[in-house]
Amino acid sequence: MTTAPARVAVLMGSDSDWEVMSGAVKRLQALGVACDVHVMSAHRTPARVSEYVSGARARGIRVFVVGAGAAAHLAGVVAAHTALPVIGVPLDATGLKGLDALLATVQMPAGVPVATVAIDGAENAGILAAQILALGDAALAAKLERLKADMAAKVAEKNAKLQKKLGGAG
Ligand code: RP5
Repeated sequence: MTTAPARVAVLMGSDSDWEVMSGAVKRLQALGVACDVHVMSAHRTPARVSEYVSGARARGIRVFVVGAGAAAHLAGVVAAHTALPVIGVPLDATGLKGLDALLATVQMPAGVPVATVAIDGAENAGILAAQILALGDAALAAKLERLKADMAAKVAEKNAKLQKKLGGAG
């Protein structure tokens, strides 16, 4: 059996980030995108981050999804080591409820972008990574179109239910 090479690297600063970051992995897997998932830390294992990211393109990685909490420098450090796109996920890990991580992730200096999603927005990060890959992958683009159509159908269903309720009350 051959396994598709991972195209997205999902990295997080600690295993305590997994509960939220698993949302990105679930979204990617549902779209059939293989990912490489690791815990590594900008502060605790800086050499490992540098080594992993520097060799990532040669291993088939095309997009990074990077989550961290507190003084969240991981996404920025990843972006410092690669020209591949980096999506940052600020995580709610302290008494500041993720605002600390949001500012640390989003406020990158010009020249080193990190596309930052909402606090704990790992699912959107997974979808956005797939959308980037879909620019060169028609089958993946079709899956993403279906995802949009499914969401629209669910909203229509909710509206129909509400209309029924409103009609019933009148
Ligand atoms: C950050 O510090 C991690 O990304 C995590 O969100 C937070 C707490 O890490 P642990 O102390 O739980 O390992 O670096």
